[in-house]
Amino acid sequence: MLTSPVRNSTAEWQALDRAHHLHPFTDSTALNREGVRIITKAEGVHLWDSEGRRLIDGMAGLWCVNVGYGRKELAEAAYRQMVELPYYNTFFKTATPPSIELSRLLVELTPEGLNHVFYAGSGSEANDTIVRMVRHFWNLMGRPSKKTIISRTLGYHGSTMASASLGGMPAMHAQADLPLPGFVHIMPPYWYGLGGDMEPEDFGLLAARKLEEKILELGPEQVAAFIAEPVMGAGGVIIPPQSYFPEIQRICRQYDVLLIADEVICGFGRTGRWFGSEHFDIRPDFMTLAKGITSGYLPLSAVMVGDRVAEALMSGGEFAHGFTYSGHPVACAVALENIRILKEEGIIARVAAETGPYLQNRLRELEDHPLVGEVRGVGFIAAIELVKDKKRREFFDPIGEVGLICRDHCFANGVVMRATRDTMLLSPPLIMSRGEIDELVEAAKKCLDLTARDVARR
Ligand code: PXG
Repeated sequence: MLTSPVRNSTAEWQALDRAHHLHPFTDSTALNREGVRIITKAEGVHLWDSEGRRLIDGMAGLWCVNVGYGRKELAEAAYRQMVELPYYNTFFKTATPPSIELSRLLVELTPEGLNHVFYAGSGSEANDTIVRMVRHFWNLMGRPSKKTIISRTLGYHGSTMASASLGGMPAMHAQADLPLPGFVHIMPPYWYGLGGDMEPEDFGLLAARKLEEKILELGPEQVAAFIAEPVMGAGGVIIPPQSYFPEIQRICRQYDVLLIADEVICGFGRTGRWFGSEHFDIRPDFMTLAKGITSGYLPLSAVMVGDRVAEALMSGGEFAHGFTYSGHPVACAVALENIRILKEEGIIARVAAETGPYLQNRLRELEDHPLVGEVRGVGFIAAIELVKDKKRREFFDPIGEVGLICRDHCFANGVVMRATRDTMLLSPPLIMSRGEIDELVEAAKKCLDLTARDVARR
């Protein structure tokens, strides 16, 4: 058995990976042709692979390593908690100090009216939990026909059966006969891709009113909730026009439809505020939290539950739902330390006031590039749209190939960017300095040039 990182070489690891490891969202044939890239260590905003190559991580892992890599305080918090109490559950009238303290802290940090927390292990589980709560809530209210949840095409809410149904990813639906009954989708507020000749603010209103149309089509007594990421992440960093969420909020209130803000990516500083809901002034009935809650150092997610729903749930008998790892004490201890770091080091305030605007300004320079149709972003989340014809806003056909070419150039040139369709996405660790932002943008520029060269040759 080859298990020691010291003994294994890249080629041995690749052979073992090829033989035994199934990867998420991966075409195994394509992966195994090339061999997997093995990441062996990280520090700050940089990663190293098993060949000793250094990469700057423009994606904070997978939108999650908000405080950056190598924070010993987080390792020490986990160690201390593991020695003290590595595990206990929260099912049988029991709790642990970290799970209780984190609950208080999350209530303090999140917008008013979200005063209760339910824990899970991942964003998908948290969204599944919300689906369960929403259905139970309307049953308790004596309105059992209110069951349908509306979400958006291109939304991403996870990979379990319910969370993938919430999501609006056609390829995911096609492979699993989804969505399940009771999940329907409306268009996203994707002005660059769908707005045509409209002004962004007019398009924002049009996209929001698709919710009202869908509610009226189904009947308000059928509609339980609407879920949205404040900024859509995996779907291509789609930032709604400012007109969008106020209208969504009005529609949800008017038809008594619960509003769910999926903050899995936006939460814990990504937009330069603690939560994307603050950025867009959303007052949700639920918030989904994961990723940045522990900066990805351990798996943990949380559902913030608004007072109206929490009161009904708490007086509604047993809520028959939960996970072995709900409120895991080690994950909660790491979350507490992670939030302490975010607060005490002023990391989110710096993204808002200094490094966020700097990153966004530097990225806007790329709009002069012949391949770049639009650069958009807020705080430390951004997208670079690669297009065939920037004047006519014309996408490549087939869509998606150029994005993958660019992503490969990025890896080969020491920078991690993610591709959705032909849109390059960035979501760096929130601690990235100006100098490191320069390194990231220069590398991105070089990779765009290499991609343009390949596109011209095709
Ligand atoms: N909601 C949102 C908004 C997410 O971005 C989830 C829920 C699900 O979380 P878990 O922890 O179950 O993965 C996510 C996850 C990508 C990518 O390729 C994005 C996510 C996960 C994996 C890949 O951009 N987001």
